[in-house]
Amino acid sequence: MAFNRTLITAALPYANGPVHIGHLAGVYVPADIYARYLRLKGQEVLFVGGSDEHGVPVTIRARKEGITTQQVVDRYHELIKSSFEQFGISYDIYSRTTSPIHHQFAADYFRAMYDAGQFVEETSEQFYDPETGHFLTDRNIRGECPRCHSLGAYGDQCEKCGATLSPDELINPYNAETGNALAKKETKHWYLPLDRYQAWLEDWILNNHKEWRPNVYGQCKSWLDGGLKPRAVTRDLDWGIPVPVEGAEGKVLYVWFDAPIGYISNTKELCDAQPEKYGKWEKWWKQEDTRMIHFIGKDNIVFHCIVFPAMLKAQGYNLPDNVPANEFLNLEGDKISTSRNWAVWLNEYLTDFPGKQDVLRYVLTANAPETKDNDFTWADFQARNNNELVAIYGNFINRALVLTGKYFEGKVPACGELTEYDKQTIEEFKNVKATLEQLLDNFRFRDALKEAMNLARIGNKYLADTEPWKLAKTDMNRTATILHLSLQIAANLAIAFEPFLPFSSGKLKNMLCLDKSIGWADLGRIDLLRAGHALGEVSLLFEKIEDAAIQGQLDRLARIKKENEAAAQEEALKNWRPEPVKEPTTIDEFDKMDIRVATVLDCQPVKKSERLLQFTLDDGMGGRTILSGIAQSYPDPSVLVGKQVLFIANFPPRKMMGIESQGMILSAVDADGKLVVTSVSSPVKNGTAVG
Ligand code: B3M
Ligand code: ZN
Repeated sequence: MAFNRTLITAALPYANGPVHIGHLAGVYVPADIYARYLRLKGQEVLFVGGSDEHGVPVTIRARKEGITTQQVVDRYHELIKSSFEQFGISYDIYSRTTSPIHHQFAADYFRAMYDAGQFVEETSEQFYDPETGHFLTDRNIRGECPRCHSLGAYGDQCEKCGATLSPDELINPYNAETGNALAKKETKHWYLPLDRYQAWLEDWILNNHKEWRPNVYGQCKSWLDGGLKPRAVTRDLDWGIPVPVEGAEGKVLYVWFDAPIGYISNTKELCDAQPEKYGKWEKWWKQEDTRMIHFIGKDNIVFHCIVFPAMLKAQGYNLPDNVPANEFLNLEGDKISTSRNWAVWLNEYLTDFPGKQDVLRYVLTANAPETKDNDFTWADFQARNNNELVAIYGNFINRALVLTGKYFEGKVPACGELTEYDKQTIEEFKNVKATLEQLLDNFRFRDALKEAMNLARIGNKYLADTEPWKLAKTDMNRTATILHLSLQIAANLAIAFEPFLPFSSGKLKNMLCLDKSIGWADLGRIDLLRAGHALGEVSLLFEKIEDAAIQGQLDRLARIKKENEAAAQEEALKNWRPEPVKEPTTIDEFDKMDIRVATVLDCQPVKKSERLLQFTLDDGMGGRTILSGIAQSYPDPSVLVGKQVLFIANFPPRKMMGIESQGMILSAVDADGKLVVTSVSSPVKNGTAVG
């Protein structure tokens, strides 16, 4: 269907911490590129966002920092908002879900669905802390894992063995905050009956949105294939929007119910404040000729493609036209994690690399996780800056402008006759606009950026091949033509890069004194700057990033990794307890094992094996060799020489790495996973049997 305007939303980040490069790469830079691109094309666009200030994550952060939840959301909302501003994320409005407008709007939305009979009520037994009088969310319940029996597993997952759990499966569940043992109590909640929307969603997505990205379409399909079930949209919590019906005291809207409504309430906030500029909010949400695009990360797909559309459908709102969700960005090979501080925080980046917002925008787009998870490395960051932005784009611009200053007093020289090579060069970029649009229209930002960079490559190669600095000695006319054409390419670059690198484009436009009326529509033209047009002051578009700056970042990450390992060890030790005793056995069974004492004569790592140590033993019976997989626990195996150890003497020999092992050395597994060889406390004769 034809549309006349586009509403762009970007996921509302939880105000439980600063935003990091993963957020920027996954959601905010692509959303911003798209918004800027459509605006440059002269389309009517509204780009809305805000902070997600409800839900458990903010309350957990408050507890950790020892401040109130309100203080947490105030602090991080401001920090996030300012990071976005500094990175040039061009929101029309960035608000928050604690705003009075949002509270009212979300409560009204719930009430309207409630009145229309669009929820089902259900009473169920939930975990409850009898001392505090609070119900608990899955994440706030801890207990013993039913699978691996480690203590401190969460109500939704055991981080030790990775099992997905439900709180009911935990052994001895307790309140993570108070440590109190939990009881069960009945509580009533409202559910969105997604099953009622199943058939409609199948038709809408699976039949009518085959153009969605494969990762998005695939996730939707697997949810739909699994059969949709009712989802609770209320919670027993004291932080959030109170459920606006009688008999719902102490209950709030589930954060995933109210947060996407934030897109609507933020639109309303803006439109109410400036109706002449933006029109009525309904224009953006209910008019058929408005289309909506949600930019999100892959973990939010189900909420934006299934749950929220069901809510929108129920109340007669527009549905999203596309949901270009990205995969995840990792950092130096590891998953980005707020709780483990494994991230590059935008506010810290701005301190460490002031003025280099475009560099990060460039690197994150060039390496965007559009089709699969990708990795951010500082080495790649430096290489892309130094070898691409500086060496190609920046170098070309600098040469063109400096030479124009040197030979033509900073004025665009006249264009003489074009050579075949000139024409060939022009030919190479005449389709840049069509190519860029085709890619941008299909949310292929990474390839689009490559295309813009290709234009810089064309320019850079043109100057390198024509060498006007040499020609200037003999042929000023030819020099003039080359620089004339180079400056036209420079003007094209300012336009082509504008959605991606807005700061650099602004700077370049200033250097070129480019007429304000020239814009996206002019991309590909070679008459953007007239002969005689005076250029502005020249400065470097990009600067080299030195090794020391990169090393500083790597050192920081290494420090964090160490701290995390130490914390994980401490946690493991804290949660350690002996394994449960095995099934009963008999003395006869035990007697079959022949356990003996031997002295270690020699102990060496086995070549080419990371795990194995080779023991040479005096077993009192002529000696034997045993291989043991404990090398990781003994970086210096010589400490074992001279010790008397226990080994099983009657296992059949086994060959490993070409060496025959004649038995097994007994060792204990410590809480941190290290193996400790057991030895006897006072000397006995080698070969003595243990029993
Ligand atoms: N705050 C989850 C997230 O930050 C959530 C997004 C809400 S979008 C309506 O990943
Ligand atoms: Zn477990």
